[in-house]
Amino acid sequence: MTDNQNVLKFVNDSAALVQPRRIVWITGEEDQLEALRKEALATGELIKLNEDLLPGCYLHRSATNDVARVEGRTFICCKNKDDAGPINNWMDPQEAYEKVGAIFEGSMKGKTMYVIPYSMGAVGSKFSKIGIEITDSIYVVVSMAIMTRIGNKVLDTLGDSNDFVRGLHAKADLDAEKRYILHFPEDNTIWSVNSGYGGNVLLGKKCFALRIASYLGKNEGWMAEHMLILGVENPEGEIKYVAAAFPSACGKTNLAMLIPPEIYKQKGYKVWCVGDDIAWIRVGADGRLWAINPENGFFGVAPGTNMKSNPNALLSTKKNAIFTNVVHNLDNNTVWWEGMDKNPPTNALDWKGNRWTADCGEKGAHPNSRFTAPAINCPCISSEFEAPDGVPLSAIIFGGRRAKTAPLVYEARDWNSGVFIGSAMASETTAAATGAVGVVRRDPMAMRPFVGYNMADYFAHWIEMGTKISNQPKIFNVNWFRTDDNGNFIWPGYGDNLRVLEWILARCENKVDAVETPIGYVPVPEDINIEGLDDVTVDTIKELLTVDPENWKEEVKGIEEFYAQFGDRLPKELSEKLAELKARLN
Ligand code: OXD
Ligand code: MN
Repeated sequence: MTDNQNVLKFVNDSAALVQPRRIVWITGEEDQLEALRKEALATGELIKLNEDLLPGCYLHRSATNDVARVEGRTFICCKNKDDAGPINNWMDPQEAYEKVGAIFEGSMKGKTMYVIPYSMGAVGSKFSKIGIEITDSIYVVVSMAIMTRIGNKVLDTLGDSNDFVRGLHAKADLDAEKRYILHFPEDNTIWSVNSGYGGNVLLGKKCFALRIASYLGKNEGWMAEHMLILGVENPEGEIKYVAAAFPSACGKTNLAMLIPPEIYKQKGYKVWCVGDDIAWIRVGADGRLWAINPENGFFGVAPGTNMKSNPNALLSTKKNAIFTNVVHNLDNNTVWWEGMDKNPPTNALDWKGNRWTADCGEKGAHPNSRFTAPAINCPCISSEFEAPDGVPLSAIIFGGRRAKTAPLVYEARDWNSGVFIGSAMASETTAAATGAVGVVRRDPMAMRPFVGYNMADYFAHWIEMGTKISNQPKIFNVNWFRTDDNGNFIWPGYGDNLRVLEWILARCENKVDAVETPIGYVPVPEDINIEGLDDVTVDTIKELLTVDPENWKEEVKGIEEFYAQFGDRLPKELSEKLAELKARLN
């Protein structure tokens, strides 16, 4: 426990509201966690999996109405509506405390209230931040123990400081009509009620490490971003780090844990994963940007993860992991999901716990079924994963899923052009199969659902940060998803994306030239290494690098429309960049 009066007041006030039968402080000791897992086994909240095949692993099933983040019920509660901006849902803080306070009231009657002290980032690092999450869910406690650093050591580090994020979560009765995910950035507070789904209830992740942290970053001069961090080690043993932001369904976890192509392996290239979802980024004393992954585990999408698409992710789940909403193989008490292998179990339960066979016409695992796995399980986890100062960034990469518009890779002319590229980021719904161009959803810096304040001010913060970085990383955009006229992907993707990273890093060291286009610099086609690729020629690369002015004129219209909603609050630097692009295209 603690003598910290701020923490005690928060815990006591919360208890007065939710009225639990008892309060348990989570110490971080394995004995306590093990006892809680046993308790959850008895109630069916967790199912113990085969100890020989999946040691320390559990299966959990969420309520069937509670399987994903709920953007429509996620609110930023700041005093002034304009400070939440046109992209976020907004609620007045007073109204929110009253309305949702009434839902919390008495919600833990007869239940245990758990108090989880946790650190985002290595305990004690000056990059790190502390949160206290109160919850009525053992699933949340044991999952937080994987995803963050928890327990007494965190309280010791906090001392008597008031600098912690207050998180209150109650599953309550999982009523979807009374489900609210509220953020009070001005009060360092998060309220989440009537959900048990990870993204809504593991409050360290999206709620704290992105929405609240982005607001803290704006005020304190740093950045909280929806980015993976990886290191590329060259044959000389030098490691260069990049951070990359992609909207969902663009292969972020796959890139973070990339397996180099054979030809690169032979030469001695290695890729190291620092993080797969979130980066906290600061300017170092050397004027470079330094990034940490504030999380301690991976909360990955299960379907499609297999020994080909992402062996490192699959291997990360082989011990001490929690699977949610996947298929339960009753023959050997393990798990399965679509896209794991071609052998679905024949004696199995689906994600809802009903008898299931692969030929029944329905998927066995929920499409958003997940695994929660300790980062240290990952075979390619970086030796710098715990480094208190993080890793220095050579490049920032944005990307999306675009059938035609964006080339395989291009480099921004300068920092503000990079911010412009990030602000206009978009992904198309997967129309690839028909070759038609899908519906474009703008997802700036992949932060659309995660910026805890006005998106226009977030763009301004990026521009402002540029003025503080004397040694700026270069900014790039990649697109692994260009299609030919038949709708087939042209670029092989996966491990071969290292070929593009190699060009990016060569640019960062001024080792290769580039070709200027209206949107930025693209590679000289011969500079993308295609050694060992069967179906890719220099002509393929040329095709992948074309910039079609007609497509881009359409794109400009889309960006203009998107920008219009920010009115005067849009930084003039961005409207200038848009005007310059328009002029270059004509
Ligand atoms: C995630 C997400 O779960 O971005 O990481 O939705
Ligand atoms: Mn994410």
